[in-house]
Amino acid sequence: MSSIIEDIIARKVFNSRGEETIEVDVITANGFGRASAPAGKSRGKTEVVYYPQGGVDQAIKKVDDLIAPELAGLNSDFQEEIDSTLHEIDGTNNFKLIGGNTAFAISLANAEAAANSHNLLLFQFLGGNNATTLPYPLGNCISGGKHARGKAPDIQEFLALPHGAETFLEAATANAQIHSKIAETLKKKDKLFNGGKSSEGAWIASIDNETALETMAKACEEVGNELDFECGFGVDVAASSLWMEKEEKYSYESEGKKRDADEQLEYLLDLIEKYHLAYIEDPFHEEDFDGFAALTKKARKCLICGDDLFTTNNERLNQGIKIGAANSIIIKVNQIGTLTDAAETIETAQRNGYTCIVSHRSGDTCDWHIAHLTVAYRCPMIKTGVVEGARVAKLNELIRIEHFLGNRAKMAELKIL
Ligand code: 2PG
Ligand code: MG
Repeated sequence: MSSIIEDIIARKVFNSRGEETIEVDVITANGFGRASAPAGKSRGKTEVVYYPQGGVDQAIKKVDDLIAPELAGLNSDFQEEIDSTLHEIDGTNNFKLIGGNTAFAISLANAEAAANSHNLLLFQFLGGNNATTLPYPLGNCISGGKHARGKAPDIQEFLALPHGAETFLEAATANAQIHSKIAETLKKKDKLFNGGKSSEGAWIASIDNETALETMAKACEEVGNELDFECGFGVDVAASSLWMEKEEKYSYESEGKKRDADEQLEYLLDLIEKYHLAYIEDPFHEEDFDGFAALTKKARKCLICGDDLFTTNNERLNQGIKIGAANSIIIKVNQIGTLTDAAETIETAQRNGYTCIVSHRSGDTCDWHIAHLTVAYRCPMIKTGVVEGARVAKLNELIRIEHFLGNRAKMAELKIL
């Protein structure tokens, strides 16, 4: 069986927002892999650069002229070698020359091509025979902040977490029901609500943060009662989007309030207590490691997660670990560029007891690779929305994996419980 790379082909496709993105095919003697890159809207400042100057067209040119000739002839089984070659060709520390999304698409397509060359599914190839644990889906039900328009909540995401489910299918079912129940409440709370959704498929309504939280709590409780298991929820504050550098305050426009770092801490602790939040992502802006540490210390039974804070970057994670900033981390491979880089960050996180949550981006494609990464790397949660094609592609792939594993499949253990 040969996993030697014969060709690499790049093309322009579109993401769920209709933005141009890159798709790459890696063809080996005995296999094939294809991956396309997602794009964030509320990006962390320390993410890699997505594309070279000139955008996707230039990225494709780089693949044709620089990358494909270098990678042809290498063995796709050796992911680290492929990824370090990408770093070498690029030569910068943030993929400025070839583009982080270019690296992402090649890296993922290569992993799949290698798996396919061995007649294995990606999660089996990367995770081995014991990769049998399914994650809990964190499902975005209401959008705010940069992901919404008009008078929406300031908090960016209100996320269902059906942590009592016994199978992935049950968990995904709960999220779909919570999502649909929420629309009924929003119709009552916002006269102008017309079923509008964000690019992640979450509802957009003219409500404030507190109304969104109450709506979530009610829907999760009702669905939990109907399905007979516990459904919790959490939020992605995406606090960098609220942070006003000059005033050193977080601006909550929907409430007409501003909060300094201490007030932000008190506010979030109150929310955790009042709503039993199981999860808070990016509670402080991306340079406030101390703020994260203070909340992590005080919060009970709640995952405090760094997304923009860490940007899947091993160095930044190590910086956080030193002072106890957060107890969980969002893993977005395209924040850092390659699978090898992301796997290194996951390993550091796991060694230090941080919960890893593999995540989609707000602009995404029907690429389902993150479903496999979650299982392969034993990450107990996946954040990927509830409805909308790009989200459902990942959920359905996890349902297939669970089905494929049959009675070997089990759900992950969550630390917050
Ligand atoms: C986030 C993500 C995904 P974006 O902040 O967690 O929900 O948003 O992809 O826009 O960075
Ligand atoms: Mg986030």
